Amino acid sequence: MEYCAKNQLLDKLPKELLSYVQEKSELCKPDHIYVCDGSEEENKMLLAAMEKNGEIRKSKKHKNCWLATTDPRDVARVESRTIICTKNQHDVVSTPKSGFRPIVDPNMPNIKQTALGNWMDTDEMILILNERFNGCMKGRTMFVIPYMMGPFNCPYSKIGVELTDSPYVVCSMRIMTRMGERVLNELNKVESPNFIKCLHSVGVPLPAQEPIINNWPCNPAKTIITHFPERNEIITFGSGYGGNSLCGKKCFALRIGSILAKKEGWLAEHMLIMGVTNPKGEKKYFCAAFPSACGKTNLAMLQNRDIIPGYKIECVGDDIAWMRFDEEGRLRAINPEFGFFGVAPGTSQSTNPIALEMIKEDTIFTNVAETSNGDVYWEGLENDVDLNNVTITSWKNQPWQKGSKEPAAHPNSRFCTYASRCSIIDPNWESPEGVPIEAIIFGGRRPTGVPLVYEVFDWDHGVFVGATMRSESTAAAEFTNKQIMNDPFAMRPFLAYNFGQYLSHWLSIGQKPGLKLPKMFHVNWFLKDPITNQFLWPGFGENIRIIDWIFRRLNNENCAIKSPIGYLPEKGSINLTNLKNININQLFHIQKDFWLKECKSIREYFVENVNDDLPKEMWTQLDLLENRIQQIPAIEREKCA
Ligand code: TSX
Ligand code: MN
Repeated sequence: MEYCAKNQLLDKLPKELLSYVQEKSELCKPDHIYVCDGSEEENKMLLAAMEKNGEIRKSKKHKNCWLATTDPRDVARVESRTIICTKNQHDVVSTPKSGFRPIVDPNMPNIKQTALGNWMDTDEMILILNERFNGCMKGRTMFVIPYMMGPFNCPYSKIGVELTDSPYVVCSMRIMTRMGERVLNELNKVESPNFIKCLHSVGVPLPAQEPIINNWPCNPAKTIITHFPERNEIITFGSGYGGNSLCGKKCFALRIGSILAKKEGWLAEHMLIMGVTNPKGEKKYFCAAFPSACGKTNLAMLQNRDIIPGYKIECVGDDIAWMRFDEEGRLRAINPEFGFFGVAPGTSQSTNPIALEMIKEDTIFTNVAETSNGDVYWEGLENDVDLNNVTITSWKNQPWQKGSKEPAAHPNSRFCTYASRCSIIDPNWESPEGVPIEAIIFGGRRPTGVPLVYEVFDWDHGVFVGATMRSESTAAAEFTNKQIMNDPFAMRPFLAYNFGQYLSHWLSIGQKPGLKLPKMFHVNWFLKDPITNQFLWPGFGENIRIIDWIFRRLNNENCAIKSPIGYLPEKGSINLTNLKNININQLFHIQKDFWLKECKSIREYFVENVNDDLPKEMWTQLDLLENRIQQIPAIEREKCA
């Protein structure tokens, strides 16, 4: 095979990897093969090459910052074309009560699409992929990216190798994962090394048959993101957008990861990890699962503004937690990632000053707007940028003014930067033993009915609360209208094996003797007054008051009262010092009608989507909840606080 003459690393590939590269290069037919060493020089060379062909622009103002704007058809994860492929359908999805979704693509007549993921037969998918990948890298270079998810010297870290024809993917993977020659050294340490095989192509061989829009090659008509857990393989085609193309993150660390976790007895979850130090200097770590773009990054980087003096938040990760119990029975978490790929809009001095500071250097921006003096711009920065003295160019390269119909930045525009750039990164964020987790927090965007915070009764109830998470939909995927969607464990787009089995795995943990199980909570920052439509809770930095209550619960402080849905804060137990105009009764009101409806829709959801595969404990939890709600007197009674 042909490869760049200067690149000697090809000789360093273990034979399993070499034959994988050989096989895929024969299929994709790239002009060159280049093995990435992860060095500074290599990164500079790739960025310069991309700048030259117009794929990215250099920031005029910020050191080593780059801007990419994509083809407007390639801006988000494509859930309808994200597919798990195995031999048996039932290993991946249950058959929905009212049948599978109608087939939209006549070329994929046997795809099984459900609300909890899509399945197709492995052999059939391979045929479809071979047609797409045959010659797809002509005129391009195939980059070989060896990468590690998790810290070096951590026994629970895992290795992947991504073959891609996108230099944007290489530079982004260098930020999001530990990438390069060091990983090859790890692979060469053992006899027959284990790695997840990842193949990615933008799907535009050169010379291109159609114009390349914004110098961002992609193939939306043929986009497909496939996973083969039985072969430890990920194959993704047609999209350069991060969630579809950076295989380490959603494809590996969550989808393939959760299957490895089930097999090996650990957990791969869509959760942030934060360190919390209280005014006495005690430190605890929390995990939290929220649906995409619900403010996970903001919570992970919560800034102490002396709302409760003495609290300190440190960040371990903002998206993914790999967790397992240690010898002493403590739950330990690592962040498998090396950077942040965060939603830009909404990030501002008032919502997340830590992130704003973090992205001033060494950052790749995608689909943000730009100011005339070289700054980045997006919705939410209105108060941080002097709009009277600069002009703005939108992500679509159009002049933009305040009040313009379309947003300046795409709602799913992103920053991509190193975790080490975060000023409050936790000192233990790369610790190979992980950090000890004492609380798991679930959350969602619920405008009505779900109180600001509650604690679950026990482990099974906690699994039930995770399983019944619902949230208003966001811009992270292709959905646009605001509706309440089920998003169990915030894993709906990332489930890669049967959801019933996923719940059984979580439940089985509660049965193991000798484990110090973390306490579980549910939070909702998004309650609105139905009359004024105003948010009832100020959120953001003020959430430290809720973190404080959770912290005190972990210390067994007697500050909770039993309600039908869980333990609520006892009256006066949430520190509201210096907060005005808080309607605490409204924030904790448990309304009988609302919760009866909630039980009804949970039951419908379970029956329709999980049915016979739902563990019996979940039906029991639902019955118990419904019975507790039924006991609320019909005449409304003020609860708690
Ligand atoms: O991230 C958010 N958090 C968590 C912060 C640690 N967001 C943004 C979500 C979209 C990414 C929030 N939005 C939060 C929140 O706690 N709360 C809200 C809702 C809200 C929005 C604005 C105001 C209050 C609440 N206040 C004013 O606009 C003045
Ligand atoms: Mn996420």
